[in-house]
Amino acid sequence: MARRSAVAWAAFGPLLWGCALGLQGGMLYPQESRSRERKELDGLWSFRADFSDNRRRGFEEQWYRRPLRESGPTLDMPVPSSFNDISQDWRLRHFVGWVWYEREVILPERWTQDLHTRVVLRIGSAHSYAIVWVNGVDTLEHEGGYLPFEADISNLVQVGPLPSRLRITIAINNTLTPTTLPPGTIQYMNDTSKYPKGYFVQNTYFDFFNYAGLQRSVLLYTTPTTYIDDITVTTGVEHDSGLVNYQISVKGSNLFELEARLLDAENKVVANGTGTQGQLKVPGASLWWPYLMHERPAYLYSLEVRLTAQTSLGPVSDFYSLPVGIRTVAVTESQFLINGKPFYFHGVNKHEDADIRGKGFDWPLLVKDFNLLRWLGANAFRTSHYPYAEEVLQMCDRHGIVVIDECPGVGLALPQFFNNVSLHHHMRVMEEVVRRDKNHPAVVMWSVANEPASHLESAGYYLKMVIAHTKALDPSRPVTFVSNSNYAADKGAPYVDVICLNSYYSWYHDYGHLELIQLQLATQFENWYKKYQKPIIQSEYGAETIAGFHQDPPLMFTEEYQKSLLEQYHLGLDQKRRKYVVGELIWNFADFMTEQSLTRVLGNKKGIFTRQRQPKSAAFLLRERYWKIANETRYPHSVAKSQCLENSPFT
Ligand code: GCB
Repeated sequence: MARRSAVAWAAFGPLLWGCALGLQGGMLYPQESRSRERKELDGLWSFRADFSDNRRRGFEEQWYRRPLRESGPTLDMPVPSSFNDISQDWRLRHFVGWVWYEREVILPERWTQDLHTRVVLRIGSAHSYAIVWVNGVDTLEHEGGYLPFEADISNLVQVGPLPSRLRITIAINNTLTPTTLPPGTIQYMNDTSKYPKGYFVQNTYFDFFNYAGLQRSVLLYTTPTTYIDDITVTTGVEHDSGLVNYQISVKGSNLFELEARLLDAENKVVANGTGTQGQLKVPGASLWWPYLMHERPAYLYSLEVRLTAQTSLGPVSDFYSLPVGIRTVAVTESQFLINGKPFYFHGVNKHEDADIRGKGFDWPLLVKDFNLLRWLGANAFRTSHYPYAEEVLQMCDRHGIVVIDECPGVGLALPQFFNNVSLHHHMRVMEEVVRRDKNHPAVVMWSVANEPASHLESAGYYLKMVIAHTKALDPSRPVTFVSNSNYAADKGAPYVDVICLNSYYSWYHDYGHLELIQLQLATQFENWYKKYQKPIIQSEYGAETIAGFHQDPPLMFTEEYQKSLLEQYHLGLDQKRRKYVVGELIWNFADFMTEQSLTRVLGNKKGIFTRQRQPKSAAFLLRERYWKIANETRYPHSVAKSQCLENSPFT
């Protein structure tokens, strides 16, 4: 087979970075430092859904001008959480339109009086369109769920008579339109013999419940008035040395000095530099390796940036510390390389979904999921089908779990969704994803979409543009989208670096006929590889399984069927695994909620864990396989401590 030389993105260095970024400003994770404070606004907020016919009463009556309780009854709403499953009112579960959140905050006096201090309001995510008022003043708008947005509110809190309380009002609209991501349509039901006047339903084209609300933390944080606005890091390896390229943007003054120090895990300075950009060289660097690939995975340095500036108010300093993993990512025509070694993704697809909190961020759930991933021997996941909370990626960096970071480009099923407005929005969303997640060593590839109608000509152009834009934004990582199209018809595949394929043999097709899987899977792989000569990831496969249903010989929906289906897939995967198939991600890590339909029993049940994170039989099968693969693919070759054999309670 003719070998194409490895495309090693990291080698491009910092110069190309950000050249196509249209966004204003950075989106560094808000952290406490010697110069920065943060105040979390998690907890109970006041809440009201606008049930008026046009859903606009809140705007007509200007609910943001006064405390929300003065314009009508309110509910207690926990933040972060989705609002859908919290109340006993079924109308709220299925609500489409504007909901209103409000919270009063008392600010520390220093924040309101110290004119060296900049106060920022940051919303972790609001699905899907949000308008924010502070003390009744229109402050911020954002389109798109799953990504953070923020505003400098210093001028609202540091003028006039000191406000003892700050009132934050956030109106959120969860309506999906042909130009949102994900897209959706509103269908009015005009047959008055069946539906009341004005009756409508929201149609979606994806398979998860459209949970909405303030699903991630809202917080206030401070920086000095001259501050570190953004840091971009790319890394490389040259012989024995690690290379850390950094680029820092500063806002608030042109008169400043920057110092960057790279500290190892023992807090020893290993390299330093000055100025807004540079390259730090670390002889004998410890590399960031994925979990199970190496005996010392997930090594993190920290890049400590110190800014000192002269301002009209006097000297100010700002400090920010960024975790840095030194690693390279490259792709050949048949391999995915991390640090120059072949990497095999043996992992899962997830959803940020559980119980009554919906998609609300939750630390116990996150830690439990990571314990399960380690128990399973999973080394990777895809953020199907939207970017997850930043805290999730921080955990991945620390634990060495590799991430395919997917944007909310899911449900692009209809021809009318491939229009210019959508394309520009999609590009902007990729800018926001890259801006937020670019520094995570765990993120090794961007996925711009899941199962778009990529057989359409218009989709081909659309995907080409989004992929090219993403590559321009971040030349350091490969880009993909996840396809379920036919290999010969797919118009987007020529533009990806890695082919990601979803297939559901013996589930959605030939259901019940497990004996066909190996043949169909082999045909799938061979066709795609022959046409594109690119590495392939089986990015979804699985079977709906109701925990506790048993039947042997296996029948659909039982734990035995799920196990047998997986076994057949694994035989097929093993045929190609050492050739050009570079990964397998089960659908799904855990059961999750969907819209109601005839094919979903209280949601999608293809999890190997239940929604409560208890294992089905397939979890044990997968665990054995993943540990076996881990031991075969480990570098340098040594036996991974198999948590599978030891069954240690402390893993
Ligand atoms: C898919 C989709 C995923 C669905 C899954 C299923 O291909 O990408 O969102 O949940 O199939 O279970 O049907």
